[in-house]
Amino acid sequence: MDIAKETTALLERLGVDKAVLAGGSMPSYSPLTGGKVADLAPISAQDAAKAIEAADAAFRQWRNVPAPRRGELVRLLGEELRASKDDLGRLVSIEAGKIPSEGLGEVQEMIDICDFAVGLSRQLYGLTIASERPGHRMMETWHPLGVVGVISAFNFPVAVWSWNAALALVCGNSVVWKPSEKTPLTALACQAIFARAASRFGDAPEGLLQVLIGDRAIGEVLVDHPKVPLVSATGSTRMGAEVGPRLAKRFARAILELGGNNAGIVCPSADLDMALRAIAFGAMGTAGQRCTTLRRLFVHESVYDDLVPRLKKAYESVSVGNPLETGALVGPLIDAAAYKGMQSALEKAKAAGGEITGGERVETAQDAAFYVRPALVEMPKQVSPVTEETFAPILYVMKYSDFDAAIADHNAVGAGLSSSIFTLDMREAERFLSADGSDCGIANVNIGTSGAEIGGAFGGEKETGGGRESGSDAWKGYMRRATNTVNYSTVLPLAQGVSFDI
Ligand code: UN1
Repeated sequence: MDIAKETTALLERLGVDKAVLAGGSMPSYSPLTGGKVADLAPISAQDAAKAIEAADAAFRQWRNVPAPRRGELVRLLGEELRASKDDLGRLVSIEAGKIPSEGLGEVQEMIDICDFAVGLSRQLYGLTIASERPGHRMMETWHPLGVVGVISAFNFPVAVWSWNAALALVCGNSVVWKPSEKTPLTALACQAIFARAASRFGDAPEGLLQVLIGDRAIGEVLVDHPKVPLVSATGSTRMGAEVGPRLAKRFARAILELGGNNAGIVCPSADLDMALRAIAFGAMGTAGQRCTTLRRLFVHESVYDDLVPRLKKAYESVSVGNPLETGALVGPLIDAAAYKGMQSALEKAKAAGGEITGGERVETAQDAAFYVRPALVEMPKQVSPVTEETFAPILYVMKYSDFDAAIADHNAVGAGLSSSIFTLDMREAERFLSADGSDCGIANVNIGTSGAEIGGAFGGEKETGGGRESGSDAWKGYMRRATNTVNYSTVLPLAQGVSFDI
């Protein structure tokens, strides 16, 4: 497989100008082989600021276009994505290392959010509120916000952008996107796909979508620019801890989707066959590189000896390799740093009494590609490194006897993204979903922690950052709310009975 050649061919088919793929100072690699696939030219800080200004100018026109008409642009984007699904999905596999069904699944998520946003474009409702004064009416109106900055991570290089962009666009905003340095090519492809939708739309303002190829310094331009009232950032908790305060300092809004240290609880009544499949996909799928990946598992002592040996077997037998050549279920880690991080977590776990199955590097002909066998680590108790997120396929398994203690351990980590319980006992299930159950933004029963549908609000609590993207009423985060009071009477009563007669 000549990966550089195939990447160029895919990008050309997707509409990216071949000239931008060579000659620049920012090399781009595929984790499938570790080989270089492009040399892009990063944007300068000055040009990034100009792009933001252009997006702001586009916003000032776009906000006056009726929302259902804005929805038409997103409908066309969805159509273009459908037409490009196979090519873009394959490019996701090349750039992020995903297996084909997950690369395609990621594009499907984009199509789904476009459909959702099109419907939403006719449903940007505000409440009408009963006024305490006679002859008065109160209501809420939702207005476009401005330039929405999107900072995305390598692991969902295009879907997370689309969650933000589809909503932002129907809400009347423009979008400036700083993709991960590890996955700039899929972003260029999306830019080309968007350009096709915009040209079919006809009179969309120029500059509605800007893509900033560059490093962290370019992300900082976006975070600090006064004309960007909202930044939606996906990445590590460490990144969020820097971005959040910088945005707060200039009173800009943040939607932060940061780390996850997601756990599952397997109860005595669990359907173990179903749990096994859910755990396997949640923990090993995407080579453990989803923010929703299952990283901790609490198994009741009565089913531990039934479930865990079966799980270990799955870990020993799962196919690892180049998913475009072999049909393997587990592709590569993104890079050498991810491999190092995984090995260092495993060493720490071993020192803390962990018993490891798997975790070793799977050698291939390419030294610069990092394939690993997923690791299952039986831990005597929840101590470091179990309490930290390592962005790699490591599942820490712990035995529990008391349900309350399991819930307490479940919640005793910094992150609060996704969670699952496997049980047929409705008391346990409802307790897990209740106020003193899981403290995560996503809490599931009898399905795994990953693979959320776009219809729900996506995001989590605590060190996950508190942001919500995608479905439900997440759109409200992309608009500004005005409370309007209209007096249609002939007098001016003041609220709260205040009198002020001049
Ligand atoms: C992420 O890993 O940043 O729920 C997003 C899921 C996907 C999205 C993950 N729909 O696993």
